[in-house]
Amino acid sequence: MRIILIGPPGAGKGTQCERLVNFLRVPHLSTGEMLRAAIAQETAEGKEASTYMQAGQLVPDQLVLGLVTRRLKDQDCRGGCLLDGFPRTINQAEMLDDLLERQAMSVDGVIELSVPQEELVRRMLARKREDDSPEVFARRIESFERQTAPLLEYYKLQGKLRSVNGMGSADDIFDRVRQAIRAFRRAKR
Ligand code: B4P
Repeated sequence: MRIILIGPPGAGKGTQCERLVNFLRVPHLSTGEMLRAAIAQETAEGKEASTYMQAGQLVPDQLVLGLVTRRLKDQDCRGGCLLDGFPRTINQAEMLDDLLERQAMSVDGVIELSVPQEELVRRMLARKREDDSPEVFARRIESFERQTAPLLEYYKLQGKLRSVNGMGSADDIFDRVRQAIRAFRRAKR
């Protein structure tokens, strides 16, 4: 299956994906992790991405698409994958649809992790990642609302979206995520 997780910064996408990869038995593609790895390795892509991430902005589409396109061509992604934090713009979603269509594939389902802003701020303060200062985090929330939230409508119109309450324990949320996956499986049959 090809599943996408969408949610505001700190919604717990990475946390749920850790559980989901074992359940789905597909590779986990986190663009946030790919970008942080590129920064740690000091590649040209990492150097470019770092400026945007430190400012709380989305990295340019072409850079992210380059990383994802290369990864999706790997043999282990043939049977499916879990896309964490990608796509994040309508442009990225359209490019992903094109890319998959050329390989006779498609997205099977999209899960929105929904968490109120006060809780996002609380989690961010507890996490203390480099791009988690209150000012940068506020910009990331703003960019989610402006650039990523419109994707929810994009996938809703395709009949692929399920919204999951992202409040509660990680295990309780995972139960809800699994229910969404079961619904995607039923729809695929
Ligand atoms: P990401 O790495 O995707 O970061 P995120 O949105 O902050 O994280 P996530 O939702 O996965 O939260 P997590 O599980 O860690 O992106 C980082 C940056 O990379 C972006 O700002 C952007 O600049 C760039 N980027 C990435 N993809 C891009 C793209 N496609 N296009 C352009 N730019 C892109 O959880 C957060 C915290 O909450 C953790 O500390 C966790 O322990 C805690 N938590 C999780 N679940 C919880 C629960 N149920 N209760 C309490 N705490 C919980």
